[in-house]
Amino acid sequence: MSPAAPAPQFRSGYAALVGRPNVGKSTLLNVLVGHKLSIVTPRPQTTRHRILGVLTLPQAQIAFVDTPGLHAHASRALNKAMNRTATAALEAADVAVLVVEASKWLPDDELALERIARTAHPVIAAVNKIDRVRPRERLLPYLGELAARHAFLALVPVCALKADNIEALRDAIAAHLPLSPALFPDGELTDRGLPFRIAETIREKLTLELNQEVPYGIAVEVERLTEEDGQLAVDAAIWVDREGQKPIVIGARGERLKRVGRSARLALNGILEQRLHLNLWVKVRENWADNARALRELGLE
Ligand SMILES: Nc1nc2c(ncn2[C@@H]2O[C@H](COP(=O)(O)OP(=O)(O)OP(=O)(O)O)[C@@H](O)[C@H]2O)c(=O)[nH]1
Ligand SMILES: [Mg+2]
Repeated sequence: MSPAAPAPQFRSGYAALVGRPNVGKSTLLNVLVGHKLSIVTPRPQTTRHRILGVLTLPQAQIAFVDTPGLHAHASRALNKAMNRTATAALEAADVAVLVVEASKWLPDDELALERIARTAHPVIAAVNKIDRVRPRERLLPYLGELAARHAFLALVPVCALKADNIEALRDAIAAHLPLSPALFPDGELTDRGLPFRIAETIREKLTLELNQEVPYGIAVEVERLTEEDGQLAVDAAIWVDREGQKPIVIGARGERLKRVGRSARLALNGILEQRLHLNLWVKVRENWADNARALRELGLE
């Protein structure tokens, strides 16, 4: 066999990270792939799209898929679309990874497990946020209860925040992928382009800045992206769903919007190799989260 021939035991496939909101799926995707591909905030329902992150190893290539948190009581069209996106990504996967929070089991965890159990996929449980459980032995009863809920192939305790035990999770997933040549060319990291990553970064910084003030009514759309003299110029619209939210997002004398722009630009400087000029506009689009056309325009449907 020539040295360039692929290893006969090479494995490749999709691993969907599925679970209720806020358990740390996006943090896990980022640490597993080694790049910040998916935005992270302390607020539940942060992720709204399917986000691919490819990790290529000597013996395997794992196409991780981050998904929106599955949740009941999805009354708005946006929430229904998020649940559909997560379910579709799960169904298309080769391996399902149920992400849960150490020592917590809520009705939405049950919902996520039910969705997973409907597929015939191999299932691994990633028990995240173990840093919060001290002493560590206190985790054992929880792991026992979890093992009784489903025939998981493995239960892997991790701390995504400190990258603790991530290799064990990665290896457990890789071992259950189908034998297959790599699905993506070497070096390919994600299928999301620059406008998406810029819009998401702005949404992350805005969500962090707003705390609870504008509940779930924000979307960001990159309207124009041009390049001039090696500098990228971006016009991005921040959609709010009520007139009254506009001054909250802008802040006194525009201070809040300026801070969001500055921190988004700093974060993006780490991703891009170019300087970036960011123009942010706040636009009112009444009840966009219940408007099918708006959701399509935002790539949410
Ligand atoms: N203490 C601790 N916090 C964590 C850990 N992993 C993630 N977090 C925090 O948990 C919060 C939610 O993390 P995300 O990665 O956004 O969670 P998610 O499951 O993607 O959430 P949705 O996108 O809303 O479904 C953030 O504040 C993270 O910093 C961990 O291992 N330990
Ligand atoms: Mg997320």
